[in-house]
Amino acid sequence: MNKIDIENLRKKIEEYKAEKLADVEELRVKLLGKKGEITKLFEEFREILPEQKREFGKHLNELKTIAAEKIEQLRGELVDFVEGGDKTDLTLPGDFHNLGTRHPISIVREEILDIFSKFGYAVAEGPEIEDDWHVFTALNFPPEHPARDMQDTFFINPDASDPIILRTHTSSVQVRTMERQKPPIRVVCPGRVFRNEAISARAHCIFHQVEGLYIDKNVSFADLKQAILLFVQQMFGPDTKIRMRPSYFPFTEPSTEVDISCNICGGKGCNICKGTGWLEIMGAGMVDPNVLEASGIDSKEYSGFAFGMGIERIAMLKWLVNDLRHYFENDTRFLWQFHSVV
Ligand code: 2NM
Repeated sequence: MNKIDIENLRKKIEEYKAEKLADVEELRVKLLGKKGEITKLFEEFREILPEQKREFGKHLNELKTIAAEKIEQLRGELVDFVEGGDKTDLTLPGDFHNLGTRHPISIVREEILDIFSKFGYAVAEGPEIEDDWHVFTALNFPPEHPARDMQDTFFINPDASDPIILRTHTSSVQVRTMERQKPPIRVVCPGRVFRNEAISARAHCIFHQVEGLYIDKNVSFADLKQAILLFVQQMFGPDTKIRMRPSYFPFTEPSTEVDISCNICGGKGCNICKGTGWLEIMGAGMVDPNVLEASGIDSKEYSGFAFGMGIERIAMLKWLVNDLRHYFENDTRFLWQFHSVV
């Protein structure tokens, strides 16, 4: 062994070019394998004079490092070309996959149901295609009420004597709950409802509701007020105030329209609340005794309250969406804005 041998071998290693992975493996065996050139040099090293060991040892170790690094480098370059040009590098991190977003209507529906779940309400669902009884008659709509008209309600079979219709509110699910279950009843009913309306920024023929029903002995209007106040404070913030205006629904008496203090201007008046400081968010009332009796509940023993809200409207107030149609068009430029809310 001499310095020139080592130097030549170092040059040979540094200038070596591999075309395929097999070449690299061949190089490795030739240098570092059992009978490899470097392995041999290390064997010879045992025989040399002790005073030369220091110097040769240093050169040999350097040579071995250079060889190992060269092999790693060539292997790294060639791994991209394994078997006919496949450049996939399996060591790279994975591609980012776009998971999509939840729809704003789903987000708000879950939020509403979560709040009422904490208050002890169960969630009930029912059919979108309904009969006249569950949508109108059991809810105290008189026979000539305009909502029963084809102008307002979609009919599946307009000529039949017992019409099949698309539900116009989820109160039909509450009627089914009252027919099936004895009080106490606490349910919230989310779902799609259908009304025969021209589509615009403020109206759509399909929208989403959550309605609630609470029936027990001695349920009062004060209970309704407190339930709604607790709900809106969780939904819109702890400083939110409520205001109730008298209203009319066939299924409740008395009935009320509920406003919350404008969460944009804090009640001072802005263009969202049209300067009034209040935003209408739901209807509510004490369940009419006729409705309880129609579903087989004794109105002398029990009373209850009910309320209903449009999910689109709540979501519009929450995110200042100015056109209902955004919810139904599934334009990803709209939907993607909710990706961080989920
Ligand atoms: C509303 C407003 C007021 C309501 C009434 C009932 C039932 F089934 F108990 F009679 N369910 N929902 C109700 C009351 C719905 O929505 C604006």
